[in-house]
Amino acid sequence: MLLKCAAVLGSPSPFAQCVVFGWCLSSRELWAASQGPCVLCSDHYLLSGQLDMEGALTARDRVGIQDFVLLDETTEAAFLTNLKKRFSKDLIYTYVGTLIVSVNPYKELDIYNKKQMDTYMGVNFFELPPHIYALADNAYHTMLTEFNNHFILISGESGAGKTEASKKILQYYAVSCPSTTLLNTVRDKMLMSNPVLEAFGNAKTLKNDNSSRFGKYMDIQFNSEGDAVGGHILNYLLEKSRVVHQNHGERNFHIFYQLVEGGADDLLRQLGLERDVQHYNYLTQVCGECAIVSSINDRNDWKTVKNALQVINFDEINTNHLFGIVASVLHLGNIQFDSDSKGHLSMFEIQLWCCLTVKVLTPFTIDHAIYARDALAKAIYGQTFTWLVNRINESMENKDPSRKTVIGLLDIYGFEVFYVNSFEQFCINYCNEKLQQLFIQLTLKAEQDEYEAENIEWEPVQFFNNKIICDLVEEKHRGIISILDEECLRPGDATDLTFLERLEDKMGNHPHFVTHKLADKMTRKTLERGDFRLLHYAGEVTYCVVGFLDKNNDLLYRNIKDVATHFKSSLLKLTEILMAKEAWYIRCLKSNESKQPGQFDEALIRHQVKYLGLMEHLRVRRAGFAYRRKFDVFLKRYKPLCPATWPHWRGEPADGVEVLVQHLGYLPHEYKMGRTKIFIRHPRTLYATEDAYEKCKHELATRLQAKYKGY
Ligand code: AD9
Ligand code: MG
Repeated sequence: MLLKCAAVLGSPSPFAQCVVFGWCLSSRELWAASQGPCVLCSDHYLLSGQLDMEGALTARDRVGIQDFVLLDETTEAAFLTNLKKRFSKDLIYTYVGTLIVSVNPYKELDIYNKKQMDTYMGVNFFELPPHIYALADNAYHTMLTEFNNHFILISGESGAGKTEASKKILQYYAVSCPSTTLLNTVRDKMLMSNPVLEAFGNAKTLKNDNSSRFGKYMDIQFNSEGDAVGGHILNYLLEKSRVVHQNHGERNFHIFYQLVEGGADDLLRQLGLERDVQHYNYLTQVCGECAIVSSINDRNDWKTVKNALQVINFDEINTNHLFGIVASVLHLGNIQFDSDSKGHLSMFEIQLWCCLTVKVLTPFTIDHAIYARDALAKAIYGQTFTWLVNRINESMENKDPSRKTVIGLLDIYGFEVFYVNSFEQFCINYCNEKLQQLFIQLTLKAEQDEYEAENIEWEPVQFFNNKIICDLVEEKHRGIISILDEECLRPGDATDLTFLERLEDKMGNHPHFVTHKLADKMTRKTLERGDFRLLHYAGEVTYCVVGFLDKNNDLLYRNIKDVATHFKSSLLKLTEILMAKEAWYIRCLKSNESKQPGQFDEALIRHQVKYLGLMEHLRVRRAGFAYRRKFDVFLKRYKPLCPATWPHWRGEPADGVEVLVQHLGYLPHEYKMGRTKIFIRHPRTLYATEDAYEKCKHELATRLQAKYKGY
């Protein structure tokens, strides 16, 4: 990095009387420095170079502060001003401690190239401008040094940039980690799983041209040398209903358009397909005009998908099989039912027609037949998606028998509110409630609970805990999902409206639940009789109950008596998987609703900052400690740095740590001794210790080498 000047700024920062900044001309960033003693207080670190207070102030003024923790005041206004300033300079990432806030730029930025990746490899978190590569790299190196598992939680509403962030992190691991030729193939497969899953699981919605319609959790497995040796994907609740119906202005899953637009003439002939999306009911019945999307090139994407399928070991037979299934769904959608429609059908279609229209010798009505046809199409597509994920998992399977650690990447559909919201939005938004709850538990709540448990003096920070909404949805016997399941199983006259009535009976006084019947006069005007409204952490959503029972009680899955409950259990399992790992967070913000570059919609962003709990997180971070370790773990690692603790400390670990940090020159405000752990206020202190450790290790190794050279 090119350093032209540096400056010292007095700062009201909670963790130092004085904070030192550097101004890097190559990156146009202001950054906390980490070398040499500070001339003002001599306990911090200063860059070598010429001091230039004015330069640094101007820089700070121009590009904002790269870590919100360093803001002069922790008001929402100051937060937004800083975010906006940085966004206007295309600086889309800002830290809150080790959490990254990312604002969708809606344009390509030249910050994801190999050179950038190399720059961030092995560098301490705060030494370079904020970047998701810094987070990816720190998770990776912590995993290697501490030999534990990590996960990166990427959250934000639909279109905020989660999938893009997750792809960039995966690329970083695939490109930057050490490699051998053999392992490269695993990486290629991990990378190529993306276009395939996006083709089958993403679609254009009103919120996002490439909206994820399934949840994805991917473990990247590393061996002890840091090689990526395998991967595993868990997928969550694909929005199957999209196969047979899309809202106005939306599309079906990308793969259908890719096949029809990009498939070779021979292939289409073989599959009996026309090269015309308008020909297919499932692609045009509601929104024919939006089959073409300016930001999407279906033909190019088709080529990418075909190539990707080869990389993930799909041979010709499997590939043809897969496209055959996609084509069969399109054909299925074109089957029409009337009393003599058999005359126009092929033999296959006649057989299918019989299955769909006759049930144990009782003819279906036309409506029933359409319903059965659509249910079959959804089931075929849903099963194919699961099969695809399984095949991808087989191809990425870890063949290395040695012990491994993982970094998990969670990219799930974002919170969404449409004009009409149905069962799918209910599941998606519930999923987002759960992730917010996890974030709260792991950051705001756990952090404060820990200070209390460790007897660290602490001024509690108030925050909204969305557990109340999670309970409303998922509580056993009383939550919305339980009531929905009960209603689905109730023999007789259960309907969507009786379900709503039961909700009204049970939830009557709940502060986050409203219906037409329960609402006050003013609110009632905004609700239809068949609606219920949930006051989610991210805002109000009005759900139309039509189809809830049906979708929950999916015709072809009658034997599985709980579909939403199944989803609930898989989310619970996911939470358990995540809780057992060390967490890193990327909070993505949507910059504007019209998907335009350069537009910073302040009201929209303020809303997201608020509901994502970023201000509370900042307050906890600012007042808190960035790093903590059990006394024995800390002592074990750093004891070579102090003659009194090396090679053995005979007393209590806490006393050993105290002796050690005194020897290292920690000042009283830089750390606190808890009951079982040492708390270090700023990572800078730890980085200096870590550097000293590395140096010491190197010296020890050199000395040992010299000693044994003569033998
Ligand atoms: V959803 O919940 O799946 O509907 P995401 O995943 O949060 O949503 P996505 O990552 O798909 O949003 O981003 C939406 C669009 O924003 C992308 O297709 C890009 O056009 C744009 N985007 C997002 N992040 C970046 C970025 N870092 N650089 C450039 C970006 N463009
Ligand atoms: Mg996405």
